[in-house]
Amino acid sequence: MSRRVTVAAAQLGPVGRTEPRRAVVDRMLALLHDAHRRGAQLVVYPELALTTFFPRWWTEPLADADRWFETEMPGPATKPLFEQAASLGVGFYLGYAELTPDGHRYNSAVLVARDGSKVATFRKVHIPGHEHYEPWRPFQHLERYYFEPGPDGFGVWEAFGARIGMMICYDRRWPETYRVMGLQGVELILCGYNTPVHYPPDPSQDALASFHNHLVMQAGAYQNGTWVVAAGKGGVEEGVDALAQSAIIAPSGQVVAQALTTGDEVVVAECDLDWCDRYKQTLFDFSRYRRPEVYGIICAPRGAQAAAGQAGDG
Ligand code: CDV
Repeated sequence: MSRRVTVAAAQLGPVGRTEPRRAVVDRMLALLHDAHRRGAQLVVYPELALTTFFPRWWTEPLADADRWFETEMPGPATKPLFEQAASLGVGFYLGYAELTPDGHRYNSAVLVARDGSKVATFRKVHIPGHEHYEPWRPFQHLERYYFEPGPDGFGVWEAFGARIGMMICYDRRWPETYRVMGLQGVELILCGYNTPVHYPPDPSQDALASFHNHLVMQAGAYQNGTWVVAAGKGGVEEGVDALAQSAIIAPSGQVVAQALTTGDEVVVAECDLDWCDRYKQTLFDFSRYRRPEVYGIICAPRGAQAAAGQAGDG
C-alpha cells in the first residue's frame, strides 16, 4: 500500500502594516477550512505570516521592533489557529518572527501535528539582505538586522507518516539546504516565503523572479527525490510587489499544483511519498553514486576559492 499525505499550500495576499494579528489569523482560518474541505492533512502558511514583512523598514532601537515578534507559540492571537486546526485534525507549518526568553531573534517556523502538538521549530539558516539602513534602496531588506541565523541547521522529523524537513524563503535558493535534508532521507520539505519581485542590488533579475523561484525548488526536489510545498505572501504589500505562485512540487521536479492568484488562496495535492524512492533508489542513489571524497571544498570557508586546483582537496 502506498503512503500518501494530502498537503495544502495556503498562500496569503498582502498583510498591511496596521493589520492586527487577529485579522490575519481569521484569514488563515478561512484558508484552513478550505484546505480541510479539500482533504488536506497538512497546511503550509508563508514566512512571517502573522504580520506585514516588517524587514522592509528600519526600526531603531531594535527593541521598538518587538511588536512584530512572538514571545510564545501559540500566543493569544495564534491560539485559535492551533485549536481550530486540532479540532479539524489538520497539522500546519507557520512562519513567524520569534523572540526567545533569552533575547534571541529568529525568523522561525513551527510544525504542528494533527493533534495540535508541536513537532519542531525551525529557524531560518540563510539570512538575506543587509545589516544597516541603506538610503539608496526603494525599500529595505533588513533581515540581517532583525534576525540571527538559525544555529540548528536543517533537521528532518518523522510526522504525518513522512520524513519532513523545513526551510524558509532564502534557504530555498541554496542546494546545500536540500542536500543536507536529502542525506537524512527527507520526503517532504515545507517552505514559506516573502519574495519582493524587485531586487534592488541587480534589477535585471526582476523579470526572472518567478522563474528562479520554481527553478531552485524543482531542482532541489528532483536532485533529492523529495516533495516540496511552498507558500508565499504575494501581491502588493505596503507598496512592494511580492511573488505569489505558491506551489507543490513532486520528486520528479514537476509542479503539480500552483496558485493562480496573488491573494489568499489554497492549492492542494496528494503526495505519494513512495514516489521519492523512484529517484532516491535510481539516479540519486546517494550511497552508490555520491563522491563525498571530492566534495570537501563544500565545507571549506564561505566564499569562492581564489586559487585553481583546490576543487578536489578534502
Ligand atoms: N524573505 C526572503 O528570504 N527573501 C529573499 C530575497 C531577499 C531574495 C528570497 O530568497 O526570496
